Amino acid sequence: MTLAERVRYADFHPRIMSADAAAALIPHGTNVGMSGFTGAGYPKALPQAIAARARAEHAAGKPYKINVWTGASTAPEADGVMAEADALGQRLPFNTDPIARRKINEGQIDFIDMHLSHVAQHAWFGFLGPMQVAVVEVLGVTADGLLIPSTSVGNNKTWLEIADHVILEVNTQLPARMEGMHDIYYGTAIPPRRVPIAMTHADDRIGEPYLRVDPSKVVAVVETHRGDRDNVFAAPDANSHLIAASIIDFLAHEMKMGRLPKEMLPVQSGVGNVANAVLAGLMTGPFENLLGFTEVLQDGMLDLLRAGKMSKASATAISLSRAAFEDFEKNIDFYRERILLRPQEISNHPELVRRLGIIAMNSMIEADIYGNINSTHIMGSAMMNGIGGSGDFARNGYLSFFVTPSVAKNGAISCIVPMVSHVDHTEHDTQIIVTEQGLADLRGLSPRQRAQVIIDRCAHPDYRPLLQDYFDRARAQGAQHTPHLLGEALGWHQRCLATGTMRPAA
Ligand code: 0RQ
Repeated sequence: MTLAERVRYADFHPRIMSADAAAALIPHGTNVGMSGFTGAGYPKALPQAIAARARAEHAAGKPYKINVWTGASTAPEADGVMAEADALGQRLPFNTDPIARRKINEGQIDFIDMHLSHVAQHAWFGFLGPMQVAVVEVLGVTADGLLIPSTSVGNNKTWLEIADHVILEVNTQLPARMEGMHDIYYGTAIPPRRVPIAMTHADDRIGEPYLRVDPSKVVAVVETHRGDRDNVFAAPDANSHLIAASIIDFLAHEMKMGRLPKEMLPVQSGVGNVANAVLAGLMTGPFENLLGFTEVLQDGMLDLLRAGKMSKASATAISLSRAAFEDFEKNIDFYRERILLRPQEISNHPELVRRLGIIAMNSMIEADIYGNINSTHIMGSAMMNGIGGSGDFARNGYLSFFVTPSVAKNGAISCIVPMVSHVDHTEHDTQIIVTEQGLADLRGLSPRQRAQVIIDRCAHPDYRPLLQDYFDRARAQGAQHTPHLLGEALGWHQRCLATGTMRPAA
């Protein structure tokens, strides 16, 4: 389908221009709201043009940086090129791009790591400042000027509403037949005018299929003709399968004990190999008519939908491998009946996560013996990706799992430590910790009980005696609620920074 066929609103035709011409409309210092969530639905042409402009301005001795707010992560051809060209001043709320990550950790990009459900409302509250330009990828424009959203919705509704000017990137490669799959809710308001969100089932449709835009704000329409990045993950390894098997057994047991309804509760899963392994495990488990209520729909969830194990999935983005995307496109009518793509303020809304009773499963970097979780920082200081949506789901879920292999970097690092080097989720938000060693069910346990279970069930055998020794000596100091040896609590990280491993010298 050509650009003219995709843009059925004739008033926009005179505003069609090159990406370079559109980038010229974005001055230094602009706050830009971009589409994009976990490698889906991000603009592909504008970021390259912005990067080229930044390089040209810098070569002429002029400053050029913009502040970029998105839904979540984008791709090398968006964050990567802009970071490489030093075009990013501030960046929020999530990033997985390695070049941007390096510049964040070098202090060149001011990265703001936020709960994904907070972003739209903080923008509305005025906490983030004004937004001058929105750059939003869409799949087309209807004859009435409504926008057909792309493979992610993210914060696009909010960006289109609050930005002074809008640049539309119309993707002529991604399937226009996604039309009808989206559910854009226009009922949010800011306090004190908020009303309950009328959703009681994960698959309720509560909005409309299109994004609205004030046509007078649209200053440019740009064509792009390339698909999303290939969101491919390596096949789950042995550890992922062990973690997944523990979770599936646990869920089946909870059902048997009557603590989990027979019809199961909707599932949220983080991104990555372990998440895909858990979803693959659900394929063979005793679960039928599953519902997905998550932020990112990955290959594993598509498999469940195709197999009929999952009846519907609600998300804010579809981030698929090339192969899975081909299947999605070929069977788009089937998937349109089963997938709802919503704004992230809805897909991640704490009100809904609590009401629907979501089963939350997220990966982490490390946990401490009391159940505090670090999802974001390596050795306390270096940003990995960000908290993403994990906090939205973990605190409010019916069940909340945090998973990780028990060791990282070939055993040089223990992912169970005396004290986490950075806290994203407190002990109060953590119910179940799972490593390939086993599963620690922390519900109803005091800190000292939790520590023993985590050490026994989750720590790697190489580190278990060291953790036990720490815990025993901490307790021996006298009775305390959460026993710690403060002088040693971060000693494992310190040792790793000094020697490259948490293992003590022989
Ligand atoms: O490093 O890439 O150099 O090999 O961290 O670790 O084990 O491959 O796991 O890709 O699932 O990422 C928490 C980062 C896990 C991710 C995190 C090193 C390890 C490797 C990656 P290499 P793995 P994953 C939904 C929910 C926060 C956001 C979230 C994440 C690299 O899941 O960003 O949950 N989560 N969102 O070697 C030092 C440790 C380490 C360590 C692992 N203890 N110390 N390095 N690594 N543990 C999605 C969204 O919200 C959009």
